[in-house]
This record gives sequence, C-alpha cells and structure tokens, in this order.
Amino acid sequence: MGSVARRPIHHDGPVRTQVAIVGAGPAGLALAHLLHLQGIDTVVIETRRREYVEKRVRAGVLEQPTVDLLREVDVGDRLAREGLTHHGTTLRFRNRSHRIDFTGLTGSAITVYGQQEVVRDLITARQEADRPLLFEVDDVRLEGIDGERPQVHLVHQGEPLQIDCDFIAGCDGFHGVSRPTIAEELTTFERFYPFAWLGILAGTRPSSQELVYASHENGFALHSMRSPEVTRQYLQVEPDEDLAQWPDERIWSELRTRLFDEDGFDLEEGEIFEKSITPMRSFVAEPMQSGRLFLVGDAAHIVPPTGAKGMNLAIADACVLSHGLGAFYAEGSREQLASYTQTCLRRVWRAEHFSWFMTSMLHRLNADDPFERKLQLSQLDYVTSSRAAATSLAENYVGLPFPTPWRWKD
Ligand code: RFL
Ligand code: PHB
Repeated sequence: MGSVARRPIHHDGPVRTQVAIVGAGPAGLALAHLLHLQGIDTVVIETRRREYVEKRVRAGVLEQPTVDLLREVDVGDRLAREGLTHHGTTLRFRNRSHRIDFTGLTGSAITVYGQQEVVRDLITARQEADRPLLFEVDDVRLEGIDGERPQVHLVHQGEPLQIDCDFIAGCDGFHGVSRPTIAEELTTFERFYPFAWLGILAGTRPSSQELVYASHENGFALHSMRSPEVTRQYLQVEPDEDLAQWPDERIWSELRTRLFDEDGFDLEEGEIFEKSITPMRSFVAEPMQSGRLFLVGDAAHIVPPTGAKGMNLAIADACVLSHGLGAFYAEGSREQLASYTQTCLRRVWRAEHFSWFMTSMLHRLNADDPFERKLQLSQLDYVTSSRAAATSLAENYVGLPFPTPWRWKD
C-alpha cells in the first residue's frame, strides 16, 4: 500500500498544501500531528514502505518532556499502557553497581518504549485524521526554497507529483535530501568515535528493573529492554566490526563479562532475533533553516546513542517548529520562525555535550593509556557519590524542558 489517507492523491496537477513534510520518522510524524491539531494542512512523504518504518528498531528511551507532549496531544494511550517507567538507572564499574535515582533527584522519570511504537502510534493518528502520508516515493527534489512558493517534486506510484507549499520541513534523517539541498550555507561540526555498538534484541527477561550502563576494561555494555519478555543490549565493538565474527555465544559471553556484578547479576540468555552494528558520531549543521526550508531532527544533528537523546531531540525540534508555524498562520508573525535555529540549537548543544560526556565516560578509549582510564573512574566515582554531580546527570538524562510549547496559543 502506497499511502495512508483514505482520500487518494490525484496526479493530474500540482497538489497544494501549507507545509510539505519530507520523511515519516519521529520528527516528521510528530510535526504532522502537531500542525494538524493547529488546523495547519500538511502532506507527508516517505521513501520507505510503511511496514519498514513501523518495524525499524532504534531508540527506546523517552524523556519526560517527550512523554508529556505525546500524552498531551493524545498519542500517549498505548505508551501509558505498555511503556515501562524507570525512576533511575545503574552505572556499573569495577564490577559494582551504583544507582542514579532520577525521580529522587529531579522529580522526573524516563519511559522505555520502542521508537517504532511511537512511529506506529503517530501513523495511526495520521490515518484517523485522514490526512495524506505517501509511502514509497522516489526522486525527491526540493525547489524554490528562497521564494514564497517552494515545491517538492517526487515520483509516487510511477507518476511524477509536484507539491506546492508555503514551507518545507526537512525531516528526512541524516541521509536525506534536505540538508544537501542547502549544504553550501551550512557550517558543520562533527566528531567520530573510534568504536561502534553491536545491538541485539533477545527473547529474554530483563535481569534488572532498570537500564544498566557498564564501563568495563573490555569495553562498554548496556543492558536495556523493550518489554518484560524482550531485552535490548549493546556491546562496544570495533568501528569496522564484522557481525559474522559475533556468533550468539560470543555475544553472551562478552555481555556476561562486562555486566558482571560482584553483588550478583543473573544475565538470562536466550534467542537473539536481531543483531546490528551502529557507528557512533556527533554532528551538528548550523543554521537549521534556509529560506522556507527547516531541518528537523537527525537531518540537522546526530548524537551517539549513549545519552538516549536522538529521538527526543527530533521531537523537541518538531515542537519548536510547530509553535513557529502556529504563530505564522495564526497571526502572520515571522519572528518565531526566524529564531527557529537559535531556539533549537541551545538545547541541541546541551544534548550534544551530554551524549559526548556519557560516551567518553563509559567507553573503553585508548587501551594503552592508563591515565585516561583513571580519569574515567574518577568521573564515575564522582557522579555516583556527589549528589550535585548525580543531579546534573539525572537532569540531563530525564530531559531538560522543551524550549517552547507545541501550540502557538490556546
Ligand atoms: P529518522 O528516524 O531517520 O527518519 C527520517 C525518515 O525520512 C525518510 N527519508 C525520506 N523521506 C522522503 N524523501 C527522502 N528523500 C527521504 N530520505 C529519507 C527515512 O526513510 C526515514 O523514515 O529521523 P528523525 O525523524 O529525525 O528521528 C531521529 C531518530 O530516529 C534517531 O535520532 C534515534 O533513533 C536515535 N537513537 C536514540 N534516540 C533516543 O532518543 N533514545 C534512544 O534510546 C536512542 N537509541 C538511537 C538509539 C539510534 C540508534 N541507531 C540505530 C542509529 C539506538 C540506536 C542503536
Ligand atoms: C535502547 O534501549 O535502545 C537504548 C537505551 C539507552 C540508550 C541507548 C539505547 O542510551
């Protein structure tokens, strides 16, 4: 099936909408929903199949402000039923566990709920609103972004289609077309890390109630989960690691070693039904807008997954853009749109710093440099023993407030 709205898109002339949204990941779908609730018309286009975006396994941690927003805009019912609320997390090093009490320190919590579940809930909302969401589009090109009437050109179901709009939201992820369209105007800031994550999904029960981040001499490991029957776990590996070198037994053995706790941690082993390798990178493109094109989410910035921030940042950007577009359509005000980049970037850079900090503190860096390891252990001792340091970590992890409300005015 190529589209979600019950009313079909006809190919006999340009389609007109207010905001064309390129990409149906968390950023694009959240933006579409927030604009719909403000009465702003959108068309969402996506290169992949619906089944593909609904099954793509990625993030799993929602910050408190993300959860609050999803609930406020009525896409939080299943999240409330199936999401796992965690009031803290464990940092494990020198084979001992140290809990960071998020709720005790900040009053907030995080929710473990798969990104693909958020995507499914938002697609359902789009379908219920009967608004257009075109899957499997090809040859997407953005034109006229410096004028008043930008256009998106694409091919849908074998036919060329032109979307005329007031604004384009580039929500097409790190490998999309939006950022390259304005590449010449962007300054980029980037860092590659000399390691990757091998991630698994396994049909095993979580061995602890909360996530465990382990910093071990063999490298980093993370014990996470998706449900009471499914765990999501990660191992630090070489950046060019070959999955074929990681049969199940090696993965379990390495997880056992790195997650070992002197006081007991019974890692349940079982069927691994998904394995993948994720490179680690930090990236920011500035500004996040040019003319009538706005970059949202991974299209503008990437964080390494150690801080669990990527999807949350994408939804925060969507919230800021929804607020700005709301102001434009309600009152003709351009001020909020003009400051979109500035409003987003302050929080984006905070998350960039936090993700870099968590990554640097927890991963095996240079094995030949014992000085570096001593610094890491000192930092770990500090964040797990000082209330001030633990509060800072907790405050960043549960999520700082979104920069704006999603709606212009009630
Ligand atoms: P997405 O999700 O990449 O969606 C972009 C969509 O655009 C489509 N697309 C196009 N559509 C139309 N025309 C084109 N020319 C197009 N080109 C591309 C794509 O098919 C896609 O559907 O970006 P978005 O919406 O900005 O969302 C960002 C998040 O997906 C990402 O930041 C997170 O997954 C990162 N992340 C995590 N984030 C968290 O908040 N918490 C976590 O716990 C967390 N863990 C993770 C993660 C990412 C990981 N990987 C695999 C990178 C763990 C991992 C392992
Ligand atoms: C996940 O469950 O996929 C997950 C959890 C925490 C992270 C990254 C990923 O920091």
